Amino acid sequence: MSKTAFITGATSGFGRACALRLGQAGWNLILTGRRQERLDALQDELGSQCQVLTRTLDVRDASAVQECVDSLPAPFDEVDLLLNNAGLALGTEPAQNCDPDEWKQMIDTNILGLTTVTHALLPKLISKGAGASIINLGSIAGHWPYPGGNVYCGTKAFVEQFSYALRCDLSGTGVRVSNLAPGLSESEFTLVRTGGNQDAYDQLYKGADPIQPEDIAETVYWLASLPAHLNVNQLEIMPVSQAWSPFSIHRKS
Ligand code: NDP
Ligand code: 8X3
Repeated sequence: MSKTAFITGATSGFGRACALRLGQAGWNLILTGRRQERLDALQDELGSQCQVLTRTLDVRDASAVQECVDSLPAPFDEVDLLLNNAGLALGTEPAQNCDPDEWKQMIDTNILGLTTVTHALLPKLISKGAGASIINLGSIAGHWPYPGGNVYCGTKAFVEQFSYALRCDLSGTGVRVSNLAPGLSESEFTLVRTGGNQDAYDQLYKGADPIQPEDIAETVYWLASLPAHLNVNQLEIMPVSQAWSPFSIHRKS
């Protein structure tokens, strides 16, 4: 019998690539995001290789999330994988220059949205039991601070610790939880973060051979296909081109 994945943020980047990879493997897919026209195009692209249900969904809307989960028709009402992927960064300025509304949008999406979707789907995942998985998109930004990362880094640190604590609570249910923490990855993420600045996008990725959404899709497929007795708690991935720098030291002149 086919497995079923519920994917948030399937309209772009990692979420879209994961839909294509899981669809290729014959998974049933519940594809969600705010841009319905992109979900429709993805459904067309997936064709007949898998069963697809699309739902326009803003993860910040708690009642819409619950309604979406409660109204899933068969065979989509039995969920094996929750891919908590929807998220964003806004801005690269130091904290003192940031817009608090952008901070709120990141917190509402990356933290509250992710926890809301998780809470709504936990009963279905627990009733699936052994082999069911939650894969949360964390980031290296949750591990390693950098200038201008401020609230985005904080949201991804939350995702990591929430993932671990969820594992404690789900002990004995068979449900797995992984924090997947990619580094530099090429997607619309950077256009969203910079307000559509194509030069910033080109500069960031130029010559860096960054992670591609398909790389993350292959990793997600691997995680979700592991034997049911294995849980990868945490997986940090960087492109080979990316590494750490020394601490910065501000010196008095
Ligand atoms: P993209 O910008 O390509 O995709 C982001 C997705 O999130 C879109 O499908 C968007 O859909 C969705 N989304 C954003 N806000 C909401 C919302 N309020 N409700 C529902 N969906 C929403 O970025 P990536 O694919 O790169 O990022 C995916 C995840 O991976 C994010 O959580 C990001 O933080 C994380 N990540 C990204 C890295 C990178 O360098 N790219 C590295 C590490 C982690 P729509 O706009 O249609 O709603
Ligand atoms: C995205 C990776 O390093 O731009 O989560 O914050 S980074």
